[in-house]
Amino acid sequence: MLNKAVARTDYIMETGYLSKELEAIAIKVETRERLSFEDGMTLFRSDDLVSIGALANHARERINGNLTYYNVNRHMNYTNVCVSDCAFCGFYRRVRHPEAYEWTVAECVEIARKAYSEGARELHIVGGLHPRLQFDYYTSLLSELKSNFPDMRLKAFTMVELDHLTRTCRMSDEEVIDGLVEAGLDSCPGGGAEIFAEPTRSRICAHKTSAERWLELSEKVHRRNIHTNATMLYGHIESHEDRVDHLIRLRELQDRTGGFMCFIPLAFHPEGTDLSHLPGPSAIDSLKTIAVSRLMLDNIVHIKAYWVMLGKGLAQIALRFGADDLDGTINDGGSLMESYLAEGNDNQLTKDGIEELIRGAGRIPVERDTLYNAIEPRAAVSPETNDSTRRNLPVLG
Ligand code: V47
Repeated sequence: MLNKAVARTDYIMETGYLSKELEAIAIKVETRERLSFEDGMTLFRSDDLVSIGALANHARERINGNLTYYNVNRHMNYTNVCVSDCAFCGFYRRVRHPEAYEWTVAECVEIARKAYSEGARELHIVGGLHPRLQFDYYTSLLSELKSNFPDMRLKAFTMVELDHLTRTCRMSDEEVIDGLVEAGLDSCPGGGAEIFAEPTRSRICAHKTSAERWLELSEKVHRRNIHTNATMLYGHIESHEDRVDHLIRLRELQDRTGGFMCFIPLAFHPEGTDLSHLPGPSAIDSLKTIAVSRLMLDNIVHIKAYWVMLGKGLAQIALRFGADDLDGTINDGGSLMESYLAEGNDNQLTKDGIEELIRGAGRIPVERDTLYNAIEPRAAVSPETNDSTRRNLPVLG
């Protein structure tokens, strides 16, 4: 039997059922009223995954229509040396470890050359917190890549790497950001956010940049007119309160700057980490987290289902649970990805392969650039969808 909220929210009619605890939230979603902390908690506590998915799908289609974005990109992890010692990370090595590596700028250019010849137009460049690399390594890396491949977009360095540079190179935030932008930085990836809430953050990454600092640097980068992404690492020791707190802190910053392009919930992979005794998130938890993210983050246009971590099948289903982006074709480029690859996954998809996944979910694939411009004009974003959301975003600067 259909209940009252169903009658008022015909988008839920698809499911024919809406559990009682979600009625008020369904009405808020329909009337575009912002969800509260308590709403976020109610969603995470609810077992009615199908209705949560339907609500998130409704919000997703209102923002992004039937489109699903991907890009042709390559990850490049220039070093695995890291001083941060994060408990969830299976990638980092200490300086003198036999498996420690750091690539020269020339080696990175050669990797980029191969990627470019295979069609990549975005490099996702991140590495460990190396104690000895100097600022000119980072600027030469960007400027050499830019001068060799002017139309390759450089999405490089998380807020944690930026923070590390200010400390090891004794430079101000502005000097670091300006120096990188002048060298060719186009945007920044969303890593390093992990979970903002204490004491959880200190338990999983005691020596890492604090939440406040991660947010402060994001704001400064946005004010420099550079877009960034945001992530949340879930499925380890964090609580539902921690997750909702994380989403709300991002939403508040986005209200001020409008600088986040995309939010990526990252499913924890315990293997090879200090937290290997944990099971990692279930498929249900992953779908729910993606859906709740879509519903809470009413001011971030894109939600990414990162297929590398989720696995291709779950990422495809996520396109019906709020996600509108699958990341990219990717392809090797360092061992960070190996440390969190979903079971049975490889680290590469062809353009045809990723488009097939998207079509298989009943969505229209759109190859995009770093800033979500459609690469083929035929796939231009429909005015009814993105424009209405973008209108609500404050202008950067
Ligand atoms: O910050 C590390 C996470 C992040 C593990 O901006 C792990 O478009 C799961 O941020 N299990 C790096 N996750 C990756 C990242 C990212 C990925 C794809 C796209 C974008 C983007 C950003 O990976 C780290 C950390 O949160 N991570 N170890 C692990 N064992």
